[in-house]
Amino acid sequence: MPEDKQSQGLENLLHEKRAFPPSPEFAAQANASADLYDTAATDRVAFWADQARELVTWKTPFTETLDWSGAPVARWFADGTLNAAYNAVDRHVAAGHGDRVAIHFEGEPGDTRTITYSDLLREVSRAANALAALGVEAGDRVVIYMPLLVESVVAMLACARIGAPHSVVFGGFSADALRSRIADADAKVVITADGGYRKGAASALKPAVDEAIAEREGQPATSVEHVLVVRRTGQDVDWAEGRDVWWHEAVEVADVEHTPVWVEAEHPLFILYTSGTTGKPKGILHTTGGYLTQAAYTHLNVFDLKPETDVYWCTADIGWVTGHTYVTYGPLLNGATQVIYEGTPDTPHKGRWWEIVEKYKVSILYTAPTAIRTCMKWGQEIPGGFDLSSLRLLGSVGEPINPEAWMWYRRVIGGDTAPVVDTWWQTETGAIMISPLPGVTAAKPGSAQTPLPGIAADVVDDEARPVPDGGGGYLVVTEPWPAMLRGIWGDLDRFKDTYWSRFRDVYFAGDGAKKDEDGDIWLLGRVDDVMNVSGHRLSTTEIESALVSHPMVAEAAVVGATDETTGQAVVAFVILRSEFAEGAVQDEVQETLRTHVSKEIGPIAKPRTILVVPELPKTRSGKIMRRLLRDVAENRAVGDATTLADSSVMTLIASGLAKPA
Ligand code: 6R9
Repeated sequence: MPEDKQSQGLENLLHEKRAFPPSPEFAAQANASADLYDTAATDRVAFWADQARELVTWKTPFTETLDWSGAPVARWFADGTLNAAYNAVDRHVAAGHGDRVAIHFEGEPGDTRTITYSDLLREVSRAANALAALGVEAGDRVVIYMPLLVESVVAMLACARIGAPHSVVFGGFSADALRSRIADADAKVVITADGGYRKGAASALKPAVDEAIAEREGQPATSVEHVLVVRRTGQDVDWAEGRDVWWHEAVEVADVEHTPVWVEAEHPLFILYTSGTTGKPKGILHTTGGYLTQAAYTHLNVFDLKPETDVYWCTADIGWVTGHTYVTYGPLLNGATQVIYEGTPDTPHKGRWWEIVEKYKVSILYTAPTAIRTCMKWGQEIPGGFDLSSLRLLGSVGEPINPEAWMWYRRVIGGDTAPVVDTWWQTETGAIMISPLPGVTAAKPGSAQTPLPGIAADVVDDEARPVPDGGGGYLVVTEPWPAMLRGIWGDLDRFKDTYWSRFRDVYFAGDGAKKDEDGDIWLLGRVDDVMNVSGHRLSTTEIESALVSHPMVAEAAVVGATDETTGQAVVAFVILRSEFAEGAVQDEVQETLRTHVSKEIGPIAKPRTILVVPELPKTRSGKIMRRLLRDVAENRAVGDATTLADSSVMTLIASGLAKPA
């Protein structure tokens, strides 16, 4: 693997020897046991069939478990039929749990709603009827562009109920990003809100939808027939008569009875766009039966969920896969009581999350390393001011968690007793793949450790040979798994190229990894041009394209530089067009371009730093050597530059940066 990636985290990880075996009390009550590994190892496919029968309710039972004859597109449980919303909601009501709280909603301004499973059934049924009344049928795509509200979860489930794949676009994405996703998915309806509360103020969403579907010269007309708008903030909105419909008006008049549309197991459940190594986001396609099976199985075993007593909180937004699998589907499939919170962790004060944990007696918390590091930075007195004794299990996802953050999480948030599960997975894998099992695994700070029972993953070298314990290489998944992506929307070739061509017949995840002496897996970050900023995937190419779309910029190169809080930070190097270069002021250029990127992609993609340089380091074949730029961005001595077409470039860059611009 590229040496610059490998050096990133290896040094401190290799010295990490601490381990935390489960306490006997935890182990005695845990959902998972070591038997799971044995059962799965005996017959992996039969193991998944058992999980699918046990955890999912089928309208027509399946008789065939896995069909891999069309590899790399798998078919799981293909002759079974089911409905995702029925599994997430109806069956719990039918089993007598209608009065159990499904969702405790906490708005950023402090407003709250409590939704039981019976309430949820009514809301989802009405929303499904409302969507049907707008002409949405099974197979039609619906884009959801929302803050984190009860209606957002209801909207996803309503789509699932009628067999219309949803495509949630993170509310922080720009109108342009939304436009391209709507176009790629060819969506018929967009569900949005007037706005949401962020950092203490109402922030508008509807204008971005209006802009995204507005007619543009030279571009095809939008596929969107209706926009369904939730009233959240009450702010003024432009209204297109006949196209726009208020959610409350449509849903209020809709019938509370709705018969779910039974779909085949391989019917598309959702498309979720994620960054790849090129500028064009990939629409990752997930289907129904296998996805639900692995979502329920992992949520039950990795989080040790006890639906009667636990209060579960995953802090992810529904705009990311974590919000799909561990806010909407996993917890509801298992009949959990969960908290969802609309806002930011520091509004109106830095203890907001811990206040929420105390208020709802949250027992399982699932969040990202970047959030943990931010809380570390704010100081342990802040969580220390709240009663966190209800917490009994902590989860981490989104990027490698450094051992210090892991230790802090366990000690300060988990009272030194709560097991921490570091869960590795991706938008593409659909659900957790590598993680300790609480009550079974002796956890090591910083390591995701072991493929879950039923999952076959390994670390291989350049020739696809498994590395020995102690070795490093690339993470691969060697056998198909139920929640695996079924393709990239509309682009089977790209699916094959991206994941199945690097190594023969195994899934290439794009992550570097290492096996320690015990064979446990340590993730080392991406080996491709994908950055991970605060657990969000961003593509270097996508940001570079945004930068060069500004008239001032001739060329741009973007790297992810190590950042104490966000894991990586976006650092951009730009060459200005000559007419702008003369007299350019570094700070002004930086501000203009940061704003530009924010408009093109969204605020999360805004570079932390933009440096104006006279040249970019390139190989003879014209590839930008980002490794060298990363050295500059991280204030290191610049590494081996011998493959550069022009070796003086780095000196030129360094000398330019030394001068105050
Ligand atoms: C679920 C999610 C996937 C990429 C993945 C990897 C990184 C996620 C991780 C982790 C180390 C973990 N990643 N979990 N790296 N340890 N526990 O985050 O999906 O947004 O698609 O990102 O995130 O690099 O390849 P997604």
